Amino acid sequence: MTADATLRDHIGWVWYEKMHIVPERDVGMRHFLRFSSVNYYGTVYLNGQELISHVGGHLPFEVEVTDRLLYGSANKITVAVNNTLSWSTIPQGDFNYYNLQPKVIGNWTLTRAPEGAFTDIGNFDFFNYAGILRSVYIIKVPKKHIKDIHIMAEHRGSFIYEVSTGDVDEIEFRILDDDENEVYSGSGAEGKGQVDGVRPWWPRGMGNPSLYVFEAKLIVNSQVVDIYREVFGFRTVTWSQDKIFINDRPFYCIGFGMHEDFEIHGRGFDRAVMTKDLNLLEWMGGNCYRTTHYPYDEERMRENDRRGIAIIAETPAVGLKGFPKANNLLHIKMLEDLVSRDKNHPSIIMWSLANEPHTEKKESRNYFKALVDTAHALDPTRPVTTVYGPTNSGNDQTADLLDIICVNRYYGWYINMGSLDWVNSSLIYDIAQWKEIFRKPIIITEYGADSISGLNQEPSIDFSEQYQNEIIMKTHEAFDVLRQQNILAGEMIWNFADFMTGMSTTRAVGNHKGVFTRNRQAKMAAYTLRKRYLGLLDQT
Ligand code: GCB
Repeated sequence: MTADATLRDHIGWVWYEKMHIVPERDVGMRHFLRFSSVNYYGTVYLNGQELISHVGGHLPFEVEVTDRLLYGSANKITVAVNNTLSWSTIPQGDFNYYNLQPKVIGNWTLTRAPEGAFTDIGNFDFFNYAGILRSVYIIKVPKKHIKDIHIMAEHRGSFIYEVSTGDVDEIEFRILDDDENEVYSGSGAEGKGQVDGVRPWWPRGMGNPSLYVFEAKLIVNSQVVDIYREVFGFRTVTWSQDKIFINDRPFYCIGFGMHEDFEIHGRGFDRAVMTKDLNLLEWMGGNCYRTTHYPYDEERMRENDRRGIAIIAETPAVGLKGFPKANNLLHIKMLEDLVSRDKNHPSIIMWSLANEPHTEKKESRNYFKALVDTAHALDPTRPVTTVYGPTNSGNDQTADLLDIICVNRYYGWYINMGSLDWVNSSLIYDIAQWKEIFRKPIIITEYGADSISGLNQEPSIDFSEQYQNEIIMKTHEAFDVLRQQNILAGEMIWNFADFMTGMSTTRAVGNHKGVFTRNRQAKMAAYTLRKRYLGLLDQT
């Protein structure tokens, strides 16, 4: 958004400040400040007093401000945000101090920077958009209120629920279907029940994504003091060694890796862009996407529920390396916050612990075991995966701990550029090895090639629309063989749309592996993919 390169490239602190009046009539209510996404490190002040600091860019945090607010006059809310990444942040970044470690290569001296100059490079390619990226709320609630609802509901109608209040008071609840008919009622802060004749939530192509509302009432001294409504769905995810099942029917993931990225807004949440993206995903025949490489906005999760789009929800751990130095405790905390935020969404069918960690190191095993155990303990209803990139089936130390294995592969691009004839045999051999060793369902979560929209070359050459299209077609031939052998549980193109990256010799104004441009116009490859996806969706 900025027109200033210094601000765009700034590493360190920036400050946000805003005045806000809370009406005097709200005295007696409890107030919380809630931040949906502050990337990366944020400290919040109210009327000049420091309140809370938070680490990590894409998950919400809140702080109670009831006793610190000025009622009836303006309050100054200040947020200091720092985007510096290091080995102990998630995602990780690395400092490059040009002048501290002089490097001489032949006649070149790579130390031509002023004293103290450095860059901070993330272990990922997407541009590290920083700052307050999503909505900030002032939440007003009664003194005694409902804090949270957790509901686990399966497609035959049984459910387990828990309503948290912080106090022990009376809870009454009812369940409403999507025509607002009451289908169940009960009482108690936790328990289980059975709704007969339930309409399950289905991913698109398999049925309707029916939703229900769990409405809880908090009763104190025979008075209803708070009502909390949570949307949920009745659906079950299970898996065998070959397949994923939703509501006992095989589910094949037809989808995309994406980014929350657009011109001008960067990673700032934009409802119009979200709507366009999900409309295009449906137009393409997709039924699934992965929230590469961080949790996406909460509003998107609600839209996915409504539209029947299945989601692999990923923590912000992209490109982790340096075990055991990597920050295991922070990673676990992020996983807990992700599950806590998104646990009730029927669209979320799986938790992804990380994208392309360097799990060839022995030390990575304990690190990932702690994460897998946490995910299973927090949520026994969903499978857990990790997305592998740099490792292969022979040297990975962690994949046996998982329920489902995801693999990113770039045959014909990062591996054997130009050798399109080898894509097929390489991919089949590679993925069959993963299967043979681990015997779990496998999803290819990334494949593809860059193409500059409008760059046409016949015969094809790298970066042309033709080359991207041909890689995709060759990869699909391999997918079909793997599908016939019951080895593949899903496929996802990298990427849905072109996106901004940091500057690098391999990126020309961003990453161009999108099948849509950054402005969401279709490239040649989009039509190839659409034909395949609509055909696959028909078979589900
Ligand atoms: C990958 C990464 C993704 C990159 C992509 C690429 O394996 O998971 O974040 O954008 O490759 O295009 O290099």
